[in-house]
Amino acid sequence: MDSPNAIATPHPILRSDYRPPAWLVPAVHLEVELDPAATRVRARLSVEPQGGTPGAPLRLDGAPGMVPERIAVDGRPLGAEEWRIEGEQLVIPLDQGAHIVDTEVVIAPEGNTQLMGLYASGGLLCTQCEAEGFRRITFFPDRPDVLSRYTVRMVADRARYPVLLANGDQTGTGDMTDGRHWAEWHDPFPKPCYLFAMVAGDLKANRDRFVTASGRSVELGIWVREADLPRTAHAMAALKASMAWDERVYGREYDLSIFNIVAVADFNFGAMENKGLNIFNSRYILADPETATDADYDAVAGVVAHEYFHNWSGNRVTCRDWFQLSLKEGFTVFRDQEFSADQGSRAVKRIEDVRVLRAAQFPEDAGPLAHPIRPDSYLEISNFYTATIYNKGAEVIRMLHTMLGAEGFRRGSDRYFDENDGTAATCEDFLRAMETANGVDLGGFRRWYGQAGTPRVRALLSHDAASGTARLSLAQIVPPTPGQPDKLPMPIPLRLALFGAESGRTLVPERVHILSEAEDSILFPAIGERPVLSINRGFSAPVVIESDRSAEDLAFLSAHDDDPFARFEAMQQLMVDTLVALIEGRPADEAAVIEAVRTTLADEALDAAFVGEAVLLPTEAFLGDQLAQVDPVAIRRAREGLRQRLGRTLEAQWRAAYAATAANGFALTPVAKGRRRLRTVALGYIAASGAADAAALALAQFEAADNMTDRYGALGVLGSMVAPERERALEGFYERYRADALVLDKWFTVQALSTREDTAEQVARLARHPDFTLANPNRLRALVGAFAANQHAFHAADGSGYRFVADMILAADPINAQTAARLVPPLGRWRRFEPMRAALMRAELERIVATPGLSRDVFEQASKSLG
Ligand code: 0A1
Ligand code: ZN
Repeated sequence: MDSPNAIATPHPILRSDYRPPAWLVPAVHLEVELDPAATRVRARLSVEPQGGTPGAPLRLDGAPGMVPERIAVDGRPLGAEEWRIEGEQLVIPLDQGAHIVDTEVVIAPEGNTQLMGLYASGGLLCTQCEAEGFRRITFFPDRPDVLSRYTVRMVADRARYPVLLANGDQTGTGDMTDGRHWAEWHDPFPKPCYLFAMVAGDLKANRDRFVTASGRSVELGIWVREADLPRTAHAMAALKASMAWDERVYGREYDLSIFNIVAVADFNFGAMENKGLNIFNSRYILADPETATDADYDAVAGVVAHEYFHNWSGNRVTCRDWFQLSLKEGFTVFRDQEFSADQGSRAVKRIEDVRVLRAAQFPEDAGPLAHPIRPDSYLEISNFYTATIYNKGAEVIRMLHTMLGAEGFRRGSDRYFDENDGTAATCEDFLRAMETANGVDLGGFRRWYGQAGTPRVRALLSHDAASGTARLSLAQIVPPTPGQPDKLPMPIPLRLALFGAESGRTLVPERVHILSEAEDSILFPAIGERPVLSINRGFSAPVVIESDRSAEDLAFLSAHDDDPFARFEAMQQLMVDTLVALIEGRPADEAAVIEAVRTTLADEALDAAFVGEAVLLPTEAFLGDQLAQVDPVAIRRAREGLRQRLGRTLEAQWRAAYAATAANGFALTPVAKGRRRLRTVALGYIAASGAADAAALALAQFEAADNMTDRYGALGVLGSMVAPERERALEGFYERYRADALVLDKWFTVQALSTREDTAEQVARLARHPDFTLANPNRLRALVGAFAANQHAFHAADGSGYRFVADMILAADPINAQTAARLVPPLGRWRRFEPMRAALMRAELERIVATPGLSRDVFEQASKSLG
């Protein structure tokens, strides 16, 4: 088995060790003779020394087992004594001065199951170079601060690979006499090698055109298998909308005359922003009503925008080293979030983004893998494409936006782009541009980059009726995280407002208060009635708010706050407080929850999408995060109990909402999407009520659906039921979509997420299903990733869930280490569980770490999880 990820001696890479490169590579010429079994890569590097370490040899990164078949310097072939391999590097002593270095290697894309470097996917050959994949294609200084102009000549069999794409502009094509053809591409923009890409295959394009603000015409192409062409319209519309948005909001135009996107079925992450040639996991390109849910449509638009926005935040200005990853990722996620908010409902988008942050990032920040958005060390950089770098990174940028205002932020981003264009920058460069453009000092704010952990803010409001004043006492604590026992307070921008409990009036309109110290208080004069606190409105800071607001006040806010996000938050907090009390066997105000849900359902001023979000109970996992020790069984029982009572008590309202949201013909408007959302939420509550007709109702929705949202929504409800309708729907779904990998992923996921008691056995059975494969990252995540997110099933008291996931990690590791490593963190949460479960989880982590030949990726995640 090829296991290029197997560790020799893992040694951490430290941020403090950064040194500028001794050699630069201003130009690269590649000649690639593509062949799945043996691809020949000839690289010609123009190298020149950079002051600092005179006399240092040229060091080119390679991959395990990669040997140069030929090396020449300035046209002269080198003898074996004139170069050496050190670890995975090719070391060539060179005189000072510029040189031309030629190397030649042969690689085998069809055996590349890691999906890094050049690999085969469904008959295509494609590349993935971020973070360190280029070294698997050719010997090269594989670091983001080496920027080069690339010219690549691709040669391939014309029948098998009629389309040959790379970065930049196509500068020539031609036929050879042996059935092969060639294409040459040149990218005029200097870039790090992680942005290099090429694709060869039998692809067809959805072509379009975009005219930039300054009048340049850009040819757009979305390349897919011919049969998938009809599913590319949404991605194309999103691409054009993104291009226009970046011009309008950031003043950033596209800079090449071609922008291509290719969809591939086997891809480790979501997509990749290679200059002028984005490569996508097909799940973030393909969408039509038959196969994609509304959430899928939104994800397609969001990821298309994200990758497009990287053209400036990532490509024109790139990262100096991988510790600066959040410089491009946090900023770009913030940009894509704002783009999506502008396209649809801002409030619902914010709710979704905060849900993701709380589900993925807060637990990371509270566990053994916690790291700051600018980490200090890593073993394997692929493990740092995390919710912290991406989502918390975006929240940090959002706080800057809140503090500087939209105009100030824009002044800062203009300055950042102007000052750093064409260079490899740091987070510090970004902050400095924001400071100088606005004449402010962001001194203390820098702690957000260096300190891990989710701050907890205690917010207590008191009212003195006699003097007519209110006082808000604020205190922050940044919890200790691995390697960071002591923390300093961080500036936390809190949007807040006060409402009158009796009158419902706004007593203090929204303002931003920056909590910079450990403790602080605000005095509000002229407060004649009891005030209710609305705080962290719009989720202005990625913190946990601890307040003593009563169920009554939360219910009041959920009905009256003028910030829709704050209404949602108040409802969630009310639900959390109630459920935590139920779980802990304390008196709980269930009636307040039921009445708040009833009020929200009845509020005709609210749009259906918002209602659908607001009435959902917090997830079992989120409830677990609120408890000192997670008890999956008690959480399941309490939550399902409340769901049932909500279902029963409000059955008439759920049925009315269900009837009122019936569609007549598919539309992708925000209103239609909101109605579909609420419809399935209502169906879920009808089922939770135990109504005798629930399964039949769900099956009817499943069968009558003219779109995947309704069909999959019904299947999700049925998936947790014990009823013959469930089996009918699952079988029907399988038969209808068995040939469509992306939809079949949903079939696996829906079963892995089921709340049924037999979910673990079903999932183990599905892992033996002929359509299951460890080789496709989407499929692996669809089954195993989803199962590990199913708290009750994964945490079965006998440890069977842990064993299953660990077995899957070990089986997947030699095939695809990156994807295997991403399945480790759920096991790393062992400290949050009672001793029996914790011991079982630890035992699986220990078994993983003790396995010979483990990849660096899995080793890092598992060993740190034990620590
Ligand atoms: N820069 C990409 C994410 C990405 C990272 C690594 C990959 O390697 C398998 C692929 C994609 C983004 O932010 O979209
Ligand atoms: Zn990105």
